Amino acid sequence: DFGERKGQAERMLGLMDVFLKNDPISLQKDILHHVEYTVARSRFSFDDFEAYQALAHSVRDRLIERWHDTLIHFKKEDPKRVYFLSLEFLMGRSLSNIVINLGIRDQFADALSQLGFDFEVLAEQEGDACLGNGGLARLSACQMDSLATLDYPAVGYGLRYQYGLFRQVIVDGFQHEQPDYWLNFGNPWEIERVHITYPVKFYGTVTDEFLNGEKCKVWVPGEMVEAVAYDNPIPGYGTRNTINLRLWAAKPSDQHDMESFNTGDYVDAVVNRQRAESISSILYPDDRSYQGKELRLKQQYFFVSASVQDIFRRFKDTHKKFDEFPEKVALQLNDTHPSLAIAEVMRVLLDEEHLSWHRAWDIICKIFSFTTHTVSPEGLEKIPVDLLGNLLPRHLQIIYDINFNFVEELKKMIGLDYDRLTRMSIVEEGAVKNIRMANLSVICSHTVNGVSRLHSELLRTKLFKDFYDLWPHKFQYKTNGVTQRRWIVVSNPSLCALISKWLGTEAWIRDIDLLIGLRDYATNAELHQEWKMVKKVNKIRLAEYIEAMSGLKVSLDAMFDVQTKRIHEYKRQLLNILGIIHRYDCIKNMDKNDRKNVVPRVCIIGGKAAPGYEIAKKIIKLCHVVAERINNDNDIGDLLKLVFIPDYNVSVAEMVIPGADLSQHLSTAGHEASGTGSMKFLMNGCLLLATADGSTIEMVEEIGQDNMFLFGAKAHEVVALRKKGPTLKVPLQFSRVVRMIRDGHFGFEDYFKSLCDKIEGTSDYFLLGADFMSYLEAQAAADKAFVDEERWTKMSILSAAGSGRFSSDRTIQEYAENTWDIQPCRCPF
Ligand code: GL9
Repeated sequence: DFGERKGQAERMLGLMDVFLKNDPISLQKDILHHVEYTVARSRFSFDDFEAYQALAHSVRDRLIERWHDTLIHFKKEDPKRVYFLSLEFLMGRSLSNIVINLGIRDQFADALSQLGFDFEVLAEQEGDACLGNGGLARLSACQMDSLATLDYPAVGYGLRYQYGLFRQVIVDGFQHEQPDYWLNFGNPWEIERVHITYPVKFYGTVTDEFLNGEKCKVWVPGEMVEAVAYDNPIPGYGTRNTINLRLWAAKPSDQHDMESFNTGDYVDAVVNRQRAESISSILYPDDRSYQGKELRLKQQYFFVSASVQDIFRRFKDTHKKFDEFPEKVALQLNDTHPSLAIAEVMRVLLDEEHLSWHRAWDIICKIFSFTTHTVSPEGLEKIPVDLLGNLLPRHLQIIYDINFNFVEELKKMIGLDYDRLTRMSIVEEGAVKNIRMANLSVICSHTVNGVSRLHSELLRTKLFKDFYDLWPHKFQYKTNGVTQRRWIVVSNPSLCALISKWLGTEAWIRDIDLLIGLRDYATNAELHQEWKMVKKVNKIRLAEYIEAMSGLKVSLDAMFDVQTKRIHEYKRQLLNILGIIHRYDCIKNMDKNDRKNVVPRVCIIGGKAAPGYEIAKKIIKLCHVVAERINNDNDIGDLLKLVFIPDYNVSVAEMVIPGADLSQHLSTAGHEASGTGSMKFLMNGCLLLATADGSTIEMVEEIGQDNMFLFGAKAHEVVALRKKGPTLKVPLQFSRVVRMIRDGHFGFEDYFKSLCDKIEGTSDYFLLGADFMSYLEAQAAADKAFVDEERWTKMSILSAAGSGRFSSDRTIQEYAENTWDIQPCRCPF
């Protein structure tokens, strides 16, 4: 039929511009066109937000061109693709990132300025897409940027939550959560695909039936929901490649329950249908604690089922034999959240494609890879068997069958070591029977990745030791990375220009290893001058934000000392606050002369606490009462200030990180699987004060011990320290600051009692007392370095110069080569 339509197609092509043009007049015409026809405002009266919308749509048009070309190219080449399954993507804003990756930022900025608009001001109009909790989710976003930039044929799959991560509002120093109904003002970056939908089944029963004389299982579902695709094009930098992030939204299905329309009340039946949408309505705000909630399980299966159907549809478009499946498909499980995909692929192969168990299992073992992001056994997901069996009866059977085969094999290999068999089983016996999603993932994946070297070591020796002993070849690690496009080019344009100037090229934006070239100028006086100017510009931006937000004026001469991340006991924001109280106490007790030697500090803390995490919420309140006291003490003046930045998210991070002199990463060693915030600070030439944990260990190797302030117990010492618990002598300084809180120095002493109890005596699980002196020493070393401006600047330059290893480009390259076995597939320009 193409023959028939050929004339038509040629005529259509003749009507279209081949590509949209990027000269100022074309861009201005486009923007005005969208003002009038998309935003539907008069060309002579539109505000900044409407201008942003029109701008975004003009950018989107250009994005779509490349995205189409890429999809067509992939279809033609039919390479092996990686399907990146993640329940969370923390994208933040898109506009600046997109125009920079498309290479048309300056053109748009010029075009806008001729219309009387400032690009930066319009970019600020965009709201954040917060479809994730923290590190894990932002990592997915960085990795999508790298996958596109490195030309890999990849598709991201996730959920299109209607409510993103809650907004944090602080009232009287207490955290309150407010809904983030982020789609309220429209989302120009997504493309709704009303025709790409799949039915997703839940509940019901499984029956045995005969098909061509063979027994097979038939799942008769009790509920049906429709998954609708929303595509989010992700452009690469310096390439035409633009890949797809497909997020699923739940809609009522026409097949849902037509029965109730015939029998019951029409209005009730319609209202009932709407309930389907609740599946994709809300992101769970608790990082790493599994709640056993049915809705969460429904979300997991909903997104897995739709994605798997989409993957099979694409495969079957061009392939007949399933033996080719592993040559075309790599499935990446981002933590255990999407691990039901294992049972789902198995189910489709068995029940719908009617492969034998043997052939289906063989395929499973070749396509899945699993990355875990946690170090603690409590962080591993467990699904109550009753819950799973009720919602997904066929999947539970399949998981049982996988487990049966596994345990039989295992017995042959290790004998009847029942303790070990019990530990390794996918099914956890007990009062409540559970499915261990991590065991399922390890058993069925060809590769298990950790997110830093230390993490991988902990996986091999602790968390998954039994499995490592069995299959050492499965275990790898890929130290996390972040994208320099977002974390330098977008968020720190002055530093970006400076780096390009000194390296004589912009090539580092694609090839981060070039950053090392900055080392040659680490003592160059001219670079030092310019480097300090850049930091100053960013500190001014941050200081203005702080003043606008809290009314507090901070001194630009002070060291900006930042700790921003989710609030967690193991991340030890409390250690930071105790250190600040100690510093305050010391200054108060100094005479005028000694005070001259104090290095002025602006301490900045920011981050959200999970809504149900009481202790974390108390830490936020403590920060506020201490800040209130210090900031209003005129006797202290600019020597010390403490600021809590509310609602920390990607766009706030983009402003805070470049303005930091020092950043703190205080996790008790052995608890932070990797940490990625530290990488963003490092790239921006910010010095690190950190424990030897997660990826910081590898950072020391890159930039040298002299360029970082390391402190605290090492991971291998932590267990012994904990055992010593009651016999450990805590320093007087520590007891003194805790005493101050207990005695009501900052008020609210009853409220803070449980917090103090958690860190004193035998219950100091995260070892604040044990690490306190070492922490103070590291802080003193940072003060000392800061007053020596030349030394500090050199350390700062060397930090950025040595950050190359922590680009997600490197991480993704390693995944592509060592885990997914995929090749770049570059779209011709
Ligand atoms: C985390 C780890 O705790 C971090 O150390 C790690 O850097 C990231 C990315 O690998 O993953 N795992 C995890 O559950 N979260 C992480 O940040 N938590 C959130 O995403 C909130």
